[in-house]
Amino acid sequence: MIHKSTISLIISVILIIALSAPAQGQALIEVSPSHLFFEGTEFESDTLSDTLIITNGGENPLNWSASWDEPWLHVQPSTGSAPDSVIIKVSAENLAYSQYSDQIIFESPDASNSPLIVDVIFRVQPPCQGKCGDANSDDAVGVSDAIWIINYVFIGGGIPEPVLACGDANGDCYVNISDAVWILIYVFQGGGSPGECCLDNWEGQGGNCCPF
Ligand SMILES: [Ca+2]
Ligand SMILES: [Ca+2]
Repeated sequence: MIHKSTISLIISVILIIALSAPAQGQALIEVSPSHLFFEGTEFESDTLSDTLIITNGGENPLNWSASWDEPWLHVQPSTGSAPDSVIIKVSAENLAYSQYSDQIIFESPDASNSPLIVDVIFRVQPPCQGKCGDANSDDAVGVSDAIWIINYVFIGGGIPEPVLACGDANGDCYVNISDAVWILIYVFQGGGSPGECCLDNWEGQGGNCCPF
């Protein structure tokens, strides 16, 4: 014979399962990917774009709308019925060097999981030339780049190519012997790669160098 308390426990469990499961036919909004990352150049008028896919994980029809705050972000279309493909565009035309973020909020009166948020990160870099650490501009970083920097620092050799900043292998905003040492340790001892040359100390010296 089943004890009374066992019966009420079973009923409780059934009730919890029934209440936590989506109601039959309900719509569920699903957006993929869940976040977006863009990298652009400051004040550049070209737009960058990516695609979000909106699907319905439930059964009833799903109408949705999207909202966002920042003027550098654009969502097209901003309303629809799932399944949908949505184009996300960003423009750095009015943006200076920095990292920007916004959220696209997808809402649906039909979906029990509304709203759904997609984070957007927009990293805006200054214009750049060459490759960090590639001081002789041959598209590779090796001993010859360390020698180039040593010649520049000690015997008046040419500046790193195509811009002085490309010699700043350790990213401290100066070009000196420590950058040559950085490259040699990278080449011979598996040290850190040149990474990102200093990005904002080269005005009047040809401008910034692109990351390694
Ligand atoms: Ca090189
Ligand atoms: Ca340096």
